[in-house]
Order: sequence, then C-alpha cells, then structure tokens
Amino acid sequence: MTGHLLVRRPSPALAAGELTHIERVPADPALALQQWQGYVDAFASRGWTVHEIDPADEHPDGVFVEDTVVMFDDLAVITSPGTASRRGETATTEQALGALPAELGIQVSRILEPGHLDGGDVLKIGRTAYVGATTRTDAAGIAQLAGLLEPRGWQVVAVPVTKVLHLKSGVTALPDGTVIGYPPLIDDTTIFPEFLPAPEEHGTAVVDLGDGAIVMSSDAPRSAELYAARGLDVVTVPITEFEKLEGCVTCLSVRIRRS
Ligand code: CIR
Repeated sequence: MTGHLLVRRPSPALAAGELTHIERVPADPALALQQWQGYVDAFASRGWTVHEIDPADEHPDGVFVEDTVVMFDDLAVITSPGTASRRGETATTEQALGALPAELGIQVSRILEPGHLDGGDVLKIGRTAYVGATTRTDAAGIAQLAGLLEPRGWQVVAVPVTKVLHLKSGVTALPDGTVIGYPPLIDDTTIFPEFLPAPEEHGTAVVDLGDGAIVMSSDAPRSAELYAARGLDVVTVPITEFEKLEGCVTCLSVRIRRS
C-alpha cells in the first residue's frame, strides 16, 4: 500500500525555526535541502506520488507540513497551529489539497481559533486518535477534533505531554500498531495498549512506507536493529538539520494512502 505524499521544500530560513525543548544548534540550509530530497526519494522510489506544497520561505518551520493538516480516512483536518509564527502555513497546505486528484474524494474541515492543534500531536492507531495536550495543542483544539471525528467512528484520547514538543516527538507506531517511544521523554507509557521502548531518542519516529517497510532517522542504529529484528524493512535517512529544529521523519510529510 502506497499513496500520495504532501511535502514542502525547506525554507532558506530554516535555522530560525521555533525551539521549545532543546538548545539552538545552527542548521545548514543547503544540507537540509539535500536531506529533504533524500527523504522524499525514499517514498518516491517505493511508488508514492509526491506533491509539493508551494514554498513558504517566510515561514522557517514550513517544511514540517505534518503540523498543518491531519488525514482521517478521506477527511483532511486543517489545523490551527499553536504558535503564531506558523499560523500562515495552513493556507498553502489547503490549496495543495485542493489540487489533488478529485477521485481521492478528500473533504476538508478546519480547527478554528481560539482552539489550537498541531498535527504533530496526533497519533492514529486503528480508529483511535491519541492527541497530545502540549504547548501547541489545547483543550479547545482537542474538543473540536473530537467533534469532527467521533461522529465518523473515531475515538479521541487526550495524552499529557510535557517533556517534548509534540506527542509524536516522543512516540509513534510500527505498522502493527505497537507504540514505540523513548521512555525518559514520555509522561506515561501505560496509556498505550502495546508499548515497545526504543533505545535512542531519535529512534522513536517511524513512518510506514507500506509493504512492510518503514523510514526512520539514521541517527538511531540500535533502534533500527530492533525494528529489523521484528521483520521490518528499515530504510534510514539522515535528517540531522531537521532534528536540530525538533523535527523528525513524521513531520516532513503528510501521507494520503490508497489501497
Ligand atoms: C516547531 O517548533 O514548530 C518546529 N521547529 C518543529 C516542528 C516539528 N513538527 C513535528 O514534530 N510534527
């Protein structure tokens, strides 16, 4: 199973992006562009159709498109970013969704001010959406999301997150639904029915590439071995310049699946 991939090339101003939990280390925009291309190629070479959202160079964090829209089946929920510098990113994401093939049947809803929600706070497992309560995502944003999803058969579970930027900075899920995370950065691992500790901080973020493959950071070799030992085809990509900005493999794209 592959699908359509929404991405946005990194801004030359990437190094000025927001930082909440880590110290600033200068990011190199030229290396970031090269790493971004490698990330996109990992999907394209496995059959994903890549769609570029218009550049938003005035937004240093614009490359982290996951924060601007979350897909639930055919429903695209345009978010309401929790930090002012990122609020202008959603309009171009919505335009890009409008340009996708009509046969995908995508409907669009929006989280509205004064509620806030960043896509990086939403972890989908089966028909459950775990939503991080963070500095970016507030109770009003979570309530609006629940109002959109519960009538569509989804369960929304709020998760306290205090040690990392977004819920998915600390945990993501393997294709079989097992939640993986680095315990020192997680408030409460018992929320998740199946939890597997990752041995490295940068080993907690994976994206399902389809057909038993995942993509993850190359900065977590022990975690990569752990997932490979579970029978997964593990593709690693260097994303150091995005990690300097509290980004990870999930943040750099939005996946729209087709079976
Ligand atoms: C920010 O603070 O918004 C960016 N520097 C990093 C966003 C990372 N996005 C994500 O985890 N989904």
